Amino acid sequence: MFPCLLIAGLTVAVSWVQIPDEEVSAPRPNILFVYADDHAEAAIGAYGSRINQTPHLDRLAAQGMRFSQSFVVNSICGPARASILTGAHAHVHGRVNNRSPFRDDLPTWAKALQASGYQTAMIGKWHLPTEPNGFDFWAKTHGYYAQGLQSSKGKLERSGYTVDLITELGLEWIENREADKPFALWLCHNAAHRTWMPGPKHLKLYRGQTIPEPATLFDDYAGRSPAAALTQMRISRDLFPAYDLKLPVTGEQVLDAAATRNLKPVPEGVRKAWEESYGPENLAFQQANLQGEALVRWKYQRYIQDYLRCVAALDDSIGTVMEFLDQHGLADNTLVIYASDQGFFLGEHGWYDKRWMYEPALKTPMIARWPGHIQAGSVCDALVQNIDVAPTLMEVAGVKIPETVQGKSLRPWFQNQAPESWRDAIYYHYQEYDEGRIQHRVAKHCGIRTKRYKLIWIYQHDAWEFYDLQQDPDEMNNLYGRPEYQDRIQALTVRLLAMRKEFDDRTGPPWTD
Ligand code: SGN
Ligand code: CA
Repeated sequence: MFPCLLIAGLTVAVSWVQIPDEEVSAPRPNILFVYADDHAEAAIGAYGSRINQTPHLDRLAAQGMRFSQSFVVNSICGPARASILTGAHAHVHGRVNNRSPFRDDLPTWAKALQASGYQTAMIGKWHLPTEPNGFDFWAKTHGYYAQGLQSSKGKLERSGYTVDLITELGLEWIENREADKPFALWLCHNAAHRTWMPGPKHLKLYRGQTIPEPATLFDDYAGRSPAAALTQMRISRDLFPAYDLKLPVTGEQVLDAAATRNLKPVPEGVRKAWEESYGPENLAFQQANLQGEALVRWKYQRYIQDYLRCVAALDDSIGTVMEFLDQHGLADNTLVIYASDQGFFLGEHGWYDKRWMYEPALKTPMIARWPGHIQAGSVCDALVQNIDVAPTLMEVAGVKIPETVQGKSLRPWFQNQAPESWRDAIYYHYQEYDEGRIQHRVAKHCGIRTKRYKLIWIYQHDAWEFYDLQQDPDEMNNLYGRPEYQDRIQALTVRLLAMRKEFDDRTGPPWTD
């Protein structure tokens, strides 16, 4: 463990880093950025998982740095990807939710690195309304069993389990690169997104096992704003029987169910294995006629086992990538970053999905390995966010960080050096709740989190929540309104409103003076 010192200071909204000349002339590293979808820290061994093992990710962390306090600025896919690319909060890049436009004119790390001589590629899930920009090569996938990909070179006739296919395509691209230039590859996995469809390799993993439940699986939302109970992502109620829980016994029904949700179904070749895998358990489930808590427990097991099977594919991908780098003599000169677009509820508060500013969805894994530049086995506990990735990649590549970037480069932390000033609180804003197509009904909210406290303003309900994370890490006791915390709540409220101005966030409620 190599803890990083923190220097308290106000968050700096705009940063401009001038790279020293001697660093610009140093050989520039390759960058391999592996980005998962919905991979919660609670499902990574190195982050203390109680529910699964991730030997390859753990090895990556053991050889590099794990950021233990890593957060997103908006816990949903499209906004997160746009923030990763631009280093800016969602109100700046425009993709405030999965349906809003993205400001493709903004500088991104991909454009900057490409312009500076890097070979760049993006392979996998994209989820922005614009075509990938700043990549010499790109290929987009959708769903768990890919059948053909749209790419910058036209349609690619490739198929297979998507995580494996993304990995293969990425490594092929590296093999075929021009070896005299550094590369930056962004591998964007679709796993472990709903509808948690395992690959043939992992269909039987966890069969007959019982995965531990989170302490808050039966949360009754007492003391929280009304928005918590109104949220539609309960394991007990909101999972679709066929699509999510794979309850039909026959492959036919699974195919139908998948088709009705407009996703790619289980392909013919996998159908038999699928039936053999779920069939007997589903039969036993039908005969058991479970009710009440027993039924919730069964649903949790089905959900979490499938989720973790998808995570196992992600972990295997990391293993494949690390082996490839070793075999090709690239490990030493490649910065490998593993992160997810956001966290996920793995039964905490009785939920699946993300969106909320509560810890399981707000936190996101961030692991970086760069031999000789990052101390093996180190842990950084600075408050970092997904908007920090773009300036980090830019600084590492020796390019200027543009003024539109609101995040801060993690490069000093790589070297265990606390920058002159670093944020002592993070700003968060979630806003997907459209009357036309409400999904999951998570109310619009913004908030501030320090190392110890969290204040959430659920402005859609004119409600507030306040948590002492040291005493209540599971966020079960909303302390807003408690007299003994009034001074702290008042100070954080002032700070939250100041942050909205500092970051120039004019979305959501109007500013007040
Ligand atoms: C889909 C899922 C939702 C999920 C969103 C956003 N429903 O719409 O459960 O919240 O994606 O996820 S599904 O029935 O279509 O699977 S995100 O990661 O892409 O933002
Ligand atoms: Ca996601």
